Amino acid sequence: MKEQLEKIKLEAIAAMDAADSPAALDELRVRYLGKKGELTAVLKMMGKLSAEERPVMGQLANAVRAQLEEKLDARKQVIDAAVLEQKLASEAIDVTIPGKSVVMGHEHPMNQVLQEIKDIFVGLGYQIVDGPEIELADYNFTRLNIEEGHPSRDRSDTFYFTDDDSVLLRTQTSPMQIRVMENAEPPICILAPGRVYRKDEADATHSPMFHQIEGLVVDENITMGDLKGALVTVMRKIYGEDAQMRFRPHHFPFTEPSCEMDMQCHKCHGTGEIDGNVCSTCHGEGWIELLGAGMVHPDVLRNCGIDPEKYSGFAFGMGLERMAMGRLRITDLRLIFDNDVRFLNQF
Ligand code: 2NL
Repeated sequence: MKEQLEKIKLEAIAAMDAADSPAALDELRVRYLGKKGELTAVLKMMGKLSAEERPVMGQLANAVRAQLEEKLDARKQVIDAAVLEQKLASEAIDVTIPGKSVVMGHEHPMNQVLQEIKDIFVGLGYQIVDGPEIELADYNFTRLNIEEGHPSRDRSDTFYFTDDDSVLLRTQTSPMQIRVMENAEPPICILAPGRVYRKDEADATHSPMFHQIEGLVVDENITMGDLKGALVTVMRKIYGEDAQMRFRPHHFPFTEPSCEMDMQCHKCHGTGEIDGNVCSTCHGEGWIELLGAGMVHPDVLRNCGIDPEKYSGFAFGMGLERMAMGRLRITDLRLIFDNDVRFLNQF
């Protein structure tokens, strides 16, 4: 029996030394030390021994068990360390591999043009103002002399929130200027850029949401000369010092007198044709419409608590999309809102 124990011990130790995985080691633990293991099998035969032999063999068997358990622990530590080592090696990060380059975006072309225009007006002393896109019809229409029944108030042209047509998506940024006039004393010199909404079907030149930039100057002795001086100065900064401008009479309910301002076509220099063909930039007109403007109607000043006997002012409004399309040579308005990076990357 003693020899049997020795044999099991040597065999087990050799097998444990050869085991190279936690699973193989566990198998050996079951095989030698488990309930149905080889050592247990030998111990079960103890009953056949004499009373003197039994404690000696018992001691020996316990010593073998202790040795094997010790060996198992030691081997387990070695295997675990090797497994960990291998895991660390396989998961190692090579910090010298070049990283994936991040594609940098840039400012949207609309914002590039808006920023340029704002910078020019700020340089002339204008303050940039911002306001709500959901407006009262009172600010958007009534105080601007746009009376009930005017076509622009029609439900087919304007997005309304209420059945009584009193709350709407602003159709112009003028309500912001009304809010300023209502609350501030002249001199007022402001620029109001922002989103505006009209029920237009989207096509090459229309979108139900677009951007407007409106300006307003109110003080004592403001004249049409101030209006022309300001607008010509700004357009020459945008389109070049040699840009030619003209003013045509027009009508708006909120200004009197009113005008529109055109720029001479930079492509055909006002002739309307290039090499005998109709100029594609101005469609043969020779001029490109830039904006509408005028002297603020005395009723509009009065509607905002400003005395038209003491103060006068000029106002203007332009479409940012039209400015950007002219400046960046974009032919279809929808491209501006699609945000296809192949388009955006060109600017
Ligand atoms: C256009 C051009 C314009 C204004 C906007 C304005 C604002 C106030 C008072 C008077 Cl608070 N006028 N804005 C003036 C003239 C033209 O926009 O083509 N609009 C339809």
